[in-house]
Amino acid sequence: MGLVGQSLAPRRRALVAAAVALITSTALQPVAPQLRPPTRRGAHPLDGHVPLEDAYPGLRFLHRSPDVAVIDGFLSGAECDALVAIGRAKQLERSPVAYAGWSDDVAELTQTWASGPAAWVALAAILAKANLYGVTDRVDLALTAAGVYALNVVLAAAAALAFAKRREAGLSALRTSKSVALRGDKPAAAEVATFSRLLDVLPSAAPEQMEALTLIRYDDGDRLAPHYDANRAAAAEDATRGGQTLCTLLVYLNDVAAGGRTTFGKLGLHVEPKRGDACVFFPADATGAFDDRLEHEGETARCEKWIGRVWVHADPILGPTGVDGPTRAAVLAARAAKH
Ligand SMILES: O=C(O)CCC(=O)C(=O)O
Repeated sequence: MGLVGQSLAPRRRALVAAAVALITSTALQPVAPQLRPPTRRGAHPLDGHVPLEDAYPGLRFLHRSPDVAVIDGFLSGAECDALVAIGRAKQLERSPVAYAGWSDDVAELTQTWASGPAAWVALAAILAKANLYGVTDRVDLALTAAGVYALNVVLAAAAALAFAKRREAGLSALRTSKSVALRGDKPAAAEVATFSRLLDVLPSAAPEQMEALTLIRYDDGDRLAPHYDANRAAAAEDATRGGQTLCTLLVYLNDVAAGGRTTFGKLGLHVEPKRGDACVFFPADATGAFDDRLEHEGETARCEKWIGRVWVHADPILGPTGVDGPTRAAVLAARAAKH
């Protein structure tokens, strides 16, 4: 997840971060999800998100271009209560925050040093060698310059990496909730229902593209600062977690008396947490292009707030964050029985 308006340098690219890596494991069956063409052509080039079943019961758009929808009664009250009970019985941990875009930032910082200061330092080194020690041999001076330049670039890369690590540690302050990703041999009925209904909402998606259902609890005072769920550097940094995040589903698991709205700052949109309702939006378009209009935050909760979150990626998830095998099997069985 990322900080709004902070930039590192020439390209003035906002430092972005997306996501939270909650570790589960899965045994993948290879799939090739068929992403259909965008649902609708909008006024903006990024409006073509993965297809959404507009006629899904209870679905209404809070915003168009970019599309943000709420699904009334996505889960029943009993299903929400069941998920909250599961969350309460589990060991929740401080929600992690990953530094999305770190690889671009490291490359940019290193390149900035390599394309200027490193060359000056190399030049200074040979001038010093020539003037102080009287060295005139051109090969000797050229080797000195090359060595000093190379050392400088290596040191700059190491310093940029150290900067990225420090920054990542600092990002954890942006999210103070606690969370757990569900996995295990016996998926709960409400968990299976969440995935099964999400597959109805996103007809072109496959379970293999979905991260495990993550239960998140905010206590009074907890918040999630403005961030993006997509990652501009997803191809490099999120290769094992399915690449770009194409869709986010948030299901509100309890009524929140005060605070805790999901706010899309650039859209002037606030979503009140209401038990059973879901919020669906598209952090990137169907091709994976980052959509910075979808910056959002979890406003400070003033009482306990529970949500369930599923991220849907562009590709099958190869790493441990995907829906686990037993859950996938249960979801597919439930769908086979239903259709
Ligand atoms: O809690 C909320 O309302 C937002 C949660 C969110 O954006 C996330 O988990 O990425």
